[in-house]
Amino acid sequence: MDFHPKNKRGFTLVELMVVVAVSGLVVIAIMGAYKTQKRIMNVQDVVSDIQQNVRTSVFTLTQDIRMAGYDPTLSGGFGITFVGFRDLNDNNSVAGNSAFQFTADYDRDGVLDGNETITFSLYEFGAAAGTITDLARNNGGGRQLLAENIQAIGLAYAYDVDNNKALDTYTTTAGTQQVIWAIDSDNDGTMDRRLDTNGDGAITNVDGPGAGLNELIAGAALATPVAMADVRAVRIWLLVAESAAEHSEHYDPNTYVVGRQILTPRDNLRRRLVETTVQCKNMGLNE
Ligand SMILES: [Ca+2]
Ligand SMILES: [Ca+2]
Ligand SMILES: [Ca+2]
Ligand SMILES: [Ca+2]
Repeated sequence: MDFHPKNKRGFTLVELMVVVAVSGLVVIAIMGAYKTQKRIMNVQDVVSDIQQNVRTSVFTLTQDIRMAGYDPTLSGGFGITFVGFRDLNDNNSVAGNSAFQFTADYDRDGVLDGNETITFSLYEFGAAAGTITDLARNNGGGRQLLAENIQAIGLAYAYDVDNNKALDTYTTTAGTQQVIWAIDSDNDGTMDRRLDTNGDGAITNVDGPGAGLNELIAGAALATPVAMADVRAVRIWLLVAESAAEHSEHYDPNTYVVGRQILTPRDNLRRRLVETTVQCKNMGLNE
């Protein structure tokens, strides 16, 4: 019997195998492209989540901190009340891991009411403890979630001790004048060190005491400690991380300077460091 008559020709076995093989390759190519696309979209999701988080956090912090010391009746009873920090191994306990605290007379009655002390801190709202925390705001009624996945917050303060309406400066090694960004290194309520340890005008990992890996900037001692009442601007660094589990194909090689903290996570999370400065327009108006 002849299964392949010449006038009614079908596929030969070889032809069939070629068709199957080619179809297989096409399917594999499509699946590969789909997977790549999906991975790119996932990364974009993560990045846009981080950016959204950054925008919200910075906006809220900025709006809030502008109110520090708001005192329309000139009672003298409002101002910045804590200039701490939360960092590497530091669990300082004034108001519970506070980063920053101020009072403002929101209802303009000249009296400090129960809801007029605002405290920012890092806090983990979820069950999962770890290195990724959240930024919390507390106005006396308990911690409220301000922004998620804030890995670190850094704060430094500029001031006007000589009361000439300009932020006080120091002379850099290059001979230029630079605004002093100071911290309260011993949590006693006075700023005592500027973060630019080596005096080159910038705050970088070189200002750390060692190799610049996961350590604290020691800073250069101020001639005289500065009171919180003299603070006129707050500089904020926020290190925002992705919340998702680690992406094994990503590696974070960066060194982050977050206020006085030098962080080198060296892991698989995506991060973004943002920095902003808030002028405390309500500070010093009684002087
Ligand atoms: Ca009040
Ligand atoms: Ca000044
Ligand atoms: Ca101090
Ligand atoms: Ca420096």
